[in-house]
Amino acid sequence: MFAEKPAPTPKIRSEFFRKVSACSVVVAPAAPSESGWSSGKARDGSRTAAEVAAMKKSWLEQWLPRLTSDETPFSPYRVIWEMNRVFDRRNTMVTHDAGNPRDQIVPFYEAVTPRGYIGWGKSTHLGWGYGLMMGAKLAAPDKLSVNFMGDAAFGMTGMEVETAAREKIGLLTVLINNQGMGGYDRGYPTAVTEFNFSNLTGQYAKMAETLGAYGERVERPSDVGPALERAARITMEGRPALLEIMTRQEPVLSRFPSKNPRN
Ligand SMILES: Cc1ncc(C[n+]2csc(CCOP(=O)(O)OP(=O)(O)O)c2C)c(N)n1
Ligand SMILES: [Mg+2]
Repeated sequence: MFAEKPAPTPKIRSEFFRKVSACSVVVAPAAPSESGWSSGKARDGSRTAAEVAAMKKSWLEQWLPRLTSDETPFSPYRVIWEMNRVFDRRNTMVTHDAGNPRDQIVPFYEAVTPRGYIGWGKSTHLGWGYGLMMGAKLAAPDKLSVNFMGDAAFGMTGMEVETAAREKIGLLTVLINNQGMGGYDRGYPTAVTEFNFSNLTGQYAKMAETLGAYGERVERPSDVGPALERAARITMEGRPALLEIMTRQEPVLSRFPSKNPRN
């Protein structure tokens, strides 16, 4: 017999978020002289807000076809669009793993509360999002806890599904299965073409089910929204869920122009 699991204490909660805040993205304010802070006057941010809104509108117009497209095989951007639409974002915490999933979700998922997005900068060891969001769920059990990861990332820590199922930690894994490591053909052409370096196979929804979680494979863009809703509901009952979403590889990323040729 196992002892009853104790309810998370405020200490677990505050300790988790203290550690996480240490690696979260921090948006630096403008220098004090530009912002008017040093003068003691109240700031009027309306001009900046209007400028940002106008830039955002034209940027989003360019991206909407990719975000909302019904073509198959479909893009991971459609999945992110559906996450924004389906989740109760006031009550949701999202992270992502390294690789294209990070680059794809950061510009487009809109967190609406502090810690609604738990970020960590440019890169980290693949697979860590699973453990991170188990911790977040323990700290804030009333929230939907989501990790957005690729198939290679899942390969690093996928056995943790068993931990979550055994301990009844209801987190939702949105696994982008593009059957490989996206974009590696550009960086490692010889390894990819001659040694099959970046291709991956596997049926991860089935794997999650055998480990005690809810698993579902999604193959059509119109099924993404309903599957997200279904799986999110299941996690709120204390069972981990994994959606294996079959997408194409998506090399197109939204970035500010950079002098660094790698970006
Ligand atoms: C443990 C570890 N190994 C290797 C890397 C380097 N790396 C960063 S992204 C990536 C490929 C990610 O592929 P996948 O998770 O399938 O996402 P995709 O880009 O295909 O959507 C690799 C190997 C890393 N960050 N961590
Ligand atoms: Mg992949």
